[in-house]
Amino acid sequence: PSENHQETIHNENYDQKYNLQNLNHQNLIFTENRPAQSLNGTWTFTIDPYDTGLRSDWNRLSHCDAAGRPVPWDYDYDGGEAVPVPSCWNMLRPEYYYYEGSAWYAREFTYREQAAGERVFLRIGAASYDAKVFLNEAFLGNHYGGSTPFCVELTGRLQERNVLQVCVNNTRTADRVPMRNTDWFNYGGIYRDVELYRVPATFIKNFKIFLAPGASDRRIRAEVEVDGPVRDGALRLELPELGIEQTLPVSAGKGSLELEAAPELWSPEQPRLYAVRAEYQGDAIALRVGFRRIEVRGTEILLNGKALFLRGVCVHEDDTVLGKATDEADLRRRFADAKELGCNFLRLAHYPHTERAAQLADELGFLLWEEIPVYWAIDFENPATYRDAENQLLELVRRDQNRASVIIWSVGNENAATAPRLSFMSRLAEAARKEDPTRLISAACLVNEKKIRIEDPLADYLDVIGVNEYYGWYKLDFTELAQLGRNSAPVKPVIITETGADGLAGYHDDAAVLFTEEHMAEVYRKQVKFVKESDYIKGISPWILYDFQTPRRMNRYQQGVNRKGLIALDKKTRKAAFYVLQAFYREKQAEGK
Ligand code: GCB
Repeated sequence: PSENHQETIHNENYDQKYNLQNLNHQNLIFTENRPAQSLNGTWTFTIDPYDTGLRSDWNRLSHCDAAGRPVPWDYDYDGGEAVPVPSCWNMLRPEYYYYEGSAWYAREFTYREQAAGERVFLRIGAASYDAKVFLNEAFLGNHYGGSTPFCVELTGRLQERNVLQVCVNNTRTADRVPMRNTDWFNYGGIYRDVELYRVPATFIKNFKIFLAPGASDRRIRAEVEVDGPVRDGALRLELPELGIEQTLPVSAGKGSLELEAAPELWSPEQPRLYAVRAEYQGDAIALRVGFRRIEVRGTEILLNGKALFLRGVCVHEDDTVLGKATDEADLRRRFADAKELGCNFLRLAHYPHTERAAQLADELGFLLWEEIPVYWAIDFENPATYRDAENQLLELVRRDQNRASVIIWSVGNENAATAPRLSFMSRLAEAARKEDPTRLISAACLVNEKKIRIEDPLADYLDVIGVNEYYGWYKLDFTELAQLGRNSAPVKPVIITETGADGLAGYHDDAAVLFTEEHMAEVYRKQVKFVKESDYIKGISPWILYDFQTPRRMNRYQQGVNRKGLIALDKKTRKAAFYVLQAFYREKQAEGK
């Protein structure tokens, strides 16, 4: 083949060469605690603002044109800038800070078959937003969604030396999830782990284990899905600390089992985890799982049958050095700061955070709200946008389905109450419930401003109503907050999923002056009072633990930063409001909540 110059400069439909959006939750394999070969490290990186790579096939690496000239003409996969993966390109150089568009990542790796018949999967933890994967020149598929993992099978395509390329595009478009307008930074790149997994010809593709829903806390249910030629057989299941060794029958690729057991139940106070081992056809997985029951009765949220008050705070993935990438130290600091605040609950806003967050929450004893970026004015009438949103939701659910810490799946945030939005988001709620009947479904809703009332038609589809309200900030008049309380009579539990105010750390003046720490602290005092007076409010997660970078906040106090953090952008300096919330959470804790 030779590069057709005419075609590459005149054809604007280059995207149609690719069979797009074929890497979805169905491609995910169960990776927890499987040995993996890391493909993190140094990759080459080439920004491609005009999408020349897709037009003129930068994946065709080893050809010559008719005149014997090597193609591609305008790219060397091994000649790009050396960058670390995972990382956000925005943080690598000042010139890349605001870059939005395509960039090509490439690296070589060697492969040697270890076991006859093994299958090999590439897993990318997250790449924002559209990632096209090429191995040894072949296009293997693409993935939409900037915060969930995806897998692509490489079996049969590997050589001893391989060239892997990923073209990542983070352009904000009206049909994506999120769309063009958000209040956080649009980081780009491969910013979570890249790994190779080797599994036997038949392997455990999906596995979940949980306390069986129902009246007693004495039944554990395991469900498995296998992939490969041996679709009928027996899976061996072991929970040594509970003395369980059982066989789970698999037929036509699927199986389930319920068994009597009396695990100590997981809770934030006692985050007890049990070792679980499963083996099928020589494929073995090992994980650590907590067992707990989460349910709603009237306006109560019950954890293991006990009424719960969620002492929470929202967090973003954002860091002045790492961007949206996180490391262990950043994550552990987040949980330590939340613990100091007195939290038992974190809202991981507004998109799936790293899977390590939920693993740590399991160990450290935090309850989690996890969310997909169905944020503000998504293209609710577009079926492709729905497919994308649902896929991100199911990828998140499948990824974190064994985490006791995760109690709520949120299908979105602050979406105007229109008919297309109701149909879109109620479908999402149903999809989440079908995939996972063991957790609660929610969304962060707006208040009905005309009626000054907690009222949203989506609430019919939710177990818990999330409410974002900014009385004292976007609405300066606090009397409306009291009205809101009087006018509302929700029949389901409510969590104040957001409230807060900007406060510039170190800026002090009278509490009437906006952007001061004093004003922010006063808003918190009044919000706390409101929560105490409203018996249907079963939790609160103010906005937000840390200040964060966002290009839509540009006034003299903000300068590119949302200043609603209880802790400043340095992740150290506590603002006055931190201590107001801490005092409230201490009271709640003293009441045993
Ligand atoms: C909201 C959004 C959140 C914003 C916040 C704010 O309601 O859900 O993403 O950052 O308000 O600061 O305005």
